[in-house]
Amino acid sequence: MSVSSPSRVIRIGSRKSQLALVQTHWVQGQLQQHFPDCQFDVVTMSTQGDNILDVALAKIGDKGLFTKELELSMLRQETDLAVHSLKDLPTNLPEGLTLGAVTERADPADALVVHADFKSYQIETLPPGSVIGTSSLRRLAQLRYHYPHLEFKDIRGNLNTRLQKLDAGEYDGIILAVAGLQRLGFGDRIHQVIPAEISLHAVGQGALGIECREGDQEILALIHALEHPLTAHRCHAERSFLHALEGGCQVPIGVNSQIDGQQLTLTGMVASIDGQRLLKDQVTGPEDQAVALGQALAEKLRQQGAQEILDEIFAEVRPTNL
Ligand code: DPM
Repeated sequence: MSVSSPSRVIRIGSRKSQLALVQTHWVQGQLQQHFPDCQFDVVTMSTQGDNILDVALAKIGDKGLFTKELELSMLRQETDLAVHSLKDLPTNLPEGLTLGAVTERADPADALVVHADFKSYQIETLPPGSVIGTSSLRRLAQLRYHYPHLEFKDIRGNLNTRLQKLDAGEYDGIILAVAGLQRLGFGDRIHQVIPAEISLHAVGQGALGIECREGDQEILALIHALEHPLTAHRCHAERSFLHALEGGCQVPIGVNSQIDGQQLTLTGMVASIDGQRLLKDQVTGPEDQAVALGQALAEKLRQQGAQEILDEIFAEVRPTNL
């Protein structure tokens, strides 16, 4: 491993949102602990995703909505690494950049958060017509499939804004990632962790991805200290599955992954937005074959009609040109 000179300042790029900063400061703290002789500075910036709050996420398109500005700054040598929620990092990275490390995953599940009047219900007992807020097509499609009697309404904004809208009565319940709620200290708002049988999580959900310049051995060696191999195998399989289906982050594609011994089991699903069709299948194989397993699962689902579903969605949810 290369040893950094004591005076070296490493610049970490981050979005300005509260969640992004909590995550980046965690990475900064970990790096500082491992490498006390280096100085780690955080450089914040806004991304397109932060600036467009009034348009449904699915309509904006997905190509690096939350990552592009951070990536440009690394390519310009203005920063050395960037911390992302892995699920927001596209599977196609710009030339010259790489996913250098994947950190230990928090609970990747989705959670139901309810309005005070709905505390006596679970997702499976909510009365017909209950209004659920989400702007994730993945959550929408799976919940529609299982609970066609519920109503769904788009919701945007940061976590605080969403919780305020819920508490103000605009929604009876909202769906959010367990990991994000916990990281921001809202763990007590988790009313129900939604079982994987009902909602498969997004690719990479709950893990952080650290991106850096390809071939920057010094930075790669530093961030390698934060890599969690088990999480990395699982996420490489999940990302390979998404990549093979050519899905961006805003498509109804969900996954689950487990490692038992050295055997990785990857479950994946593709659904239509109306929740009428839902395809789900599974593959198991050696964890060091993560990428091949993701590809094999994509092929299996494609043979069952996944491509038709995705083509319909791409035709329907045409990304707005920004
Ligand atoms: C992506 C999605 C969402 C985020 C789509 C999905 C949720 C959008 C929404 C790709 N990124 O999950 O199907 O509900 O409107 C995001 C969150 C986190 C990272 C918040 C959340 C925190 C959890 C984590 C937004 N990105 O999903 O509630 O680190 O995995």
